[in-house]
Amino acid sequence: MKIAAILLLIGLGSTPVDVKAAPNANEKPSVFFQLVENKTDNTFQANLKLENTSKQPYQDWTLHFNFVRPILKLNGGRLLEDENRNGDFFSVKAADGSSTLQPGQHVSMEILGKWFLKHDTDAPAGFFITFVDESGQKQSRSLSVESRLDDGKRTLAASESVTPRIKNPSQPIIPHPVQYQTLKGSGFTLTRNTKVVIDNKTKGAQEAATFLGSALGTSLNTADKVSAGTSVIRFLPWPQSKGQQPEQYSMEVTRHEIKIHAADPAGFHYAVQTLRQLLPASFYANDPPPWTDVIIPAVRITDFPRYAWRGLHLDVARNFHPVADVKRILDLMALHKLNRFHWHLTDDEGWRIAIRAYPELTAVGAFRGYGLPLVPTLGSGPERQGGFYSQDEVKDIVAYAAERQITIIPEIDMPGHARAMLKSLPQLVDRTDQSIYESVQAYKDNVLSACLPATYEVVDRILQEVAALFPGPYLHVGGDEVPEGVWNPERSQQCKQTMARAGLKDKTALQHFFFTKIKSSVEKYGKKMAGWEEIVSGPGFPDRQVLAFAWKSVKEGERLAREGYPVILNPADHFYFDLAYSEDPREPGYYWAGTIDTQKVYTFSDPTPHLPASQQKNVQGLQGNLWSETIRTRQDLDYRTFPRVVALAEIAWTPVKKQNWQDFSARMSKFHLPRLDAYGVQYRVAPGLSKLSSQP
Ligand code: TNX
Repeated sequence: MKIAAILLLIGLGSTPVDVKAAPNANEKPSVFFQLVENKTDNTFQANLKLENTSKQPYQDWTLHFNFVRPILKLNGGRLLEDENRNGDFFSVKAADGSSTLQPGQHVSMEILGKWFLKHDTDAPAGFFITFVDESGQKQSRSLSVESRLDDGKRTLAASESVTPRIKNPSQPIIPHPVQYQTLKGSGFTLTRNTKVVIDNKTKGAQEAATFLGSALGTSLNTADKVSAGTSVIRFLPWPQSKGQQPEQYSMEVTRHEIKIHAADPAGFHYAVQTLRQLLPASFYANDPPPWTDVIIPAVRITDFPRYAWRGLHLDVARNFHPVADVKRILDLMALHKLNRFHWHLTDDEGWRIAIRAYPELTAVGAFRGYGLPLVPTLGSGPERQGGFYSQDEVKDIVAYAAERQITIIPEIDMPGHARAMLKSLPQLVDRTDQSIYESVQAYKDNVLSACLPATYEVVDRILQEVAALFPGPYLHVGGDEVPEGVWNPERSQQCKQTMARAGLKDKTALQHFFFTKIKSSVEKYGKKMAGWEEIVSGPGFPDRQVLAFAWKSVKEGERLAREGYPVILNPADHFYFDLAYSEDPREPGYYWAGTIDTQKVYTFSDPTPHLPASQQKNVQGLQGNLWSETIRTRQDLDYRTFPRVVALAEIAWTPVKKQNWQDFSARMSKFHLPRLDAYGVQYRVAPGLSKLSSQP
C-alpha cells in the first residue's frame, strides 16, 4: 500500500507529465529520490523524479549524478553508455526521446540497483542537468535535491552509550601514561612570568619549549639560571643511569618547579603535550586564556609508547583537503601523541601533488568536472573543482609535521587506483590492450600497464621528486585492489611480449614483476618501499623488507608478522574511520566492513602480545585510515575522526595492562571532550543524544 501511494504521488511511468501547479520561483530544477524497497535478493528499488521547477525550458536535457551502487535497470529513462560512463557517474535521458522539459513538467523513473541502501549517505549525489539554452548554448545546472531513504518510521539502531560508568577517572591524560602518581602539595602555578631553563645537553628541548609557548599563546622567557623560589620549567637530559626508550620522558610537577627529562626531541615534545593536558579546563575554554589560577597538579609521570608507529591516514584524492585542514589534523594528531601521517595523495578520482616533470598530473588530474577528462565523482558536481599541493606547500606541511614529531609517509597508489594519472598522461595507456576488468569502484580504465616501458620511466621520475620532498624513510606505493582481468596477454600484444620475455605466467607474476621494478626505483632514491598488503600477500614475492599495511583483516596482518614481514595493523573492521559509527541510518559513512564505534576501536584485540617475542617486533604499530569518499568538509572530517582516533591513540601508546574502556570513557567525558571543544573539534555525538560536555 505504501509503495502504491508513493507511485501515485510521483506519477511513475508517464514521461513527461504536465503538473497543474505553476512553476515556483525556485531558480533550479529539482530532483526527488526515494527508496521504495530493499529486497531480500540484495537488490533495491527506488524512484527518481526530475522536475523543472525553474521558469526556463530545458531542451535536449540529460540528467547526471553520482551513485555508488550499480544500476541494473532503469525504467522511464535511458542510461547513456557513452565514454563518460565510468565509476559512479551516470547520465540519463528521457526514455521516449522527448527532449524538452518545460517549466512545470516532470519525469519519473524507477531504478533497480544492486545491493541495498541503508544509510542516508548511500543516496545518489551531485545531481545536475545539461541542456541547450534558448541561444543554442550547451549549459549545465546543478539541481536542488531531496532524498528519502526511509518512510519516516524507520527504527533506529541503539546509539552508542557515552555515559561512563566510572565517575572518577584514574587521571586526566589521554593516552594514559605508563606511570602517573599524584604527589602531596599544592601544585605549580603557571604564570606569564614562569621561566624556562634548558640544559644545553638536551636535544629538541628548545623546540619543545617554543612549541609550549605557542600552544599557551604566550612566549615563555628562557633563562640560564633562576633564583630559588622562581616558578620554572626545566628541560633536562635523561639520566644515564635510567634505561632508555625512544620517545620517553618523565615529568615532575612540584610547587615551584616542573622538571622534564627526556633523551630525544620526541620525548620533550610529548612531555609538553602531556603538560598541556594537565592545564585546567578553564584554560582551554576561554580565548584568550585566563592567566589567573592556572594550577598544574603536583604529579610524577613516567611515559613512553607501546608502539613506535601510531598512525593516521588521510585520503586527499577522493575529496581534496586544503593545507589548513591537513595542518589541523597534524595538530590534533600531535595532541594525542600520534606520530605517522600516511598521506594518500593519488587515486582514481584525483592526483594531489605537483610533479615538476609532469605538470599535467595536476593540471588535468587534480580537477573533476563535466566535460573534463575526470568526470564528476562522489557528488562533486558539474563545475570544475578540486585542488592539489604545490611542492612548496608540501615542504611547508612536512616541516609543520616535523615540528610535531610526525613523519609523513606519502602514498602514490599504483598500479590500480591510477585513473587520474592515466587521464593526465594518456601516453601511458597501452593501446594494444583490450583487457576487460572492473575495479571495486567500478572503473574500467584505472590500472597502469605493467607491460609498457614508459610506465616505469614515468613512475621513476615521479618517485624521484616525491622522495626528495619527504625526509621519512618510506615511500608507499599502494598496490591495493588491482582488478582481475587486467594485463590479459590474450588481449594485449604488449603484455604477451613482456610476459614471454620475462617468463611470467600470470597476473600475480606480472604484478610482482611490476613491484620489483618499482622497488628498485624507491631504493635508488634512498627510500624503503611500503604498500598495502596485496603487494606481499600473493604467493611468490619473497621480499621481507617491504612494509605491509594489513587492511583486509587482522588475521592477515598477524600471518604476515609471523612470516617475518614488518606490518602495520589497520584492519578495516576496527580502524577504518570512514565507516559509519553505528547502524543508525542517519549515521554517515560506508559500512562494507561493518560499523565501528569508539568502544570497538578501543577494545580491538591486538594479536601482537600473543606472538613469540621474535615476531612481535614485526608489528610496528597501529593506524587509523580516513578514506574520503563521503568526507567532503572539515566538519565531516572531525565527525569521522573524533572521538574514534582518541581511542586508537590510547591503545597504540598505553601499555595493555593500563588500557581500560571504562576509565577511558570517564576521562573522555570529564576531561577530554571539553578539551576537544576548546580546540573547536566537531566530534561525533550519536544521533539523538545531546552533547555530553554541555551537560551539567
Ligand atoms: C578500500 S583499503 C580501499 C579504498 C577505499 C576504502 C573505503 C584500500 C587499500 N582500498 O580504496 O577508499 O576501502 O572504505
